[in-house]
Amino acid sequence: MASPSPTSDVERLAQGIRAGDRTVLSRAITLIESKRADHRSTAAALTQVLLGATGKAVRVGITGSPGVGKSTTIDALGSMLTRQGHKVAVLAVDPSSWRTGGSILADKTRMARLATDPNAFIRPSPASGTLGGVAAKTRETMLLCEAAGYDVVLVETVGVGQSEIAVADMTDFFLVLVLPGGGDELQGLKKGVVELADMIAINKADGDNLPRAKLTAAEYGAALHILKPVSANWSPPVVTYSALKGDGIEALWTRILDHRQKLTASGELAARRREQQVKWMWAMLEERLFAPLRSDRAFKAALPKLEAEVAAGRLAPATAVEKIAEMLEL
Ligand SMILES: Nc1nc2c(ncn2[C@@H]2O[C@H](COP(=O)(O)OP(=O)(O)OP(=O)(O)O)[C@@H](O)[C@H]2O)c(=O)[nH]1
Ligand SMILES: [Mg+2]
Repeated sequence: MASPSPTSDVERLAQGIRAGDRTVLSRAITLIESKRADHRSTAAALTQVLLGATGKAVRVGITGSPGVGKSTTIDALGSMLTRQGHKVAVLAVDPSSWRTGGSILADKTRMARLATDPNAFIRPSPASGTLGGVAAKTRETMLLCEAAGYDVVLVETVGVGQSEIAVADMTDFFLVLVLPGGGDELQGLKKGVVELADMIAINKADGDNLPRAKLTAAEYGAALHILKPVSANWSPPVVTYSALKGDGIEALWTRILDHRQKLTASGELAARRREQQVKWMWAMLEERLFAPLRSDRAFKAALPKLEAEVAAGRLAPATAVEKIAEMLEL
């Protein structure tokens, strides 16, 4: 029997995705995450075919340190949104997943309501690759979810530096979750992350935590006041809420929509999306160009020694690059 042509494969997958078939969507995402070249090219053809059906979702990035309540927040916000008639996709960028082989992010067991919600689709972080590779796969997955009719995409990442930038770069709104602090110090205030934030939300503003949450909010408010807002049309608000009790969840969404309305009117949202598309292209090209290098045996074997020599100051970085270029016949 003749094997099916790649084109008909792509067409069949595209049809299933357009029809919102979750099984087909999952299968297509598996192709995106695959290392096989033929899978990758099918996946690329698929995103191209579906391109016209993408881009319509509200894309929200969510970050915060472990235990801040990301899963609880996504569960509460997501189920509120599906009740309102939205279809919600939850994705993740977990830079540690390639080492641990599994993702703690977008873990269904911690999102009990959404996990069984027919209008929610949860996909954990791709489990292998560099941060750039993982982020690229999550972006492609986001496009497929949009084509499948998910009109809200929540992308989760844990606050460990580079991954926040990757997620801010693929979303329209970047939400930073913070714990009520002890008072005088802005715990978790990494300047870079605060600069990325479109809103800072202090979670666990309930019970005994309430006064501390208010205090923390005031401190962040003062800190943000000093920073020049990135947009003339949006000053990132600082709010308090309780994911556990659901207090303030609706207000989070109202702010997100308010931001959307203002930045759509000013054209900034469209500009942000345009810039992101071009950035994605470059990031993917970089990944593609580096891939053969990373898998080159001679290079991998020589790398530790070269790095050690450079670190010790015995080998000039430029000389090391020359040697590598020679080795790879660049
Ligand atoms: N009091 C209170 N506890 C909360 C709230 N939100 C989350 N928690 C608790 O905080 C703990 C961590 O919540 P998660 O939602 O798992 O936090 P996370 O940020 O997803 O954690 P990681 O996935 O480990 O990074 C759990 O025990 C939650 O029940 C809240 O609003 N109030
Ligand atoms: Mg979690």
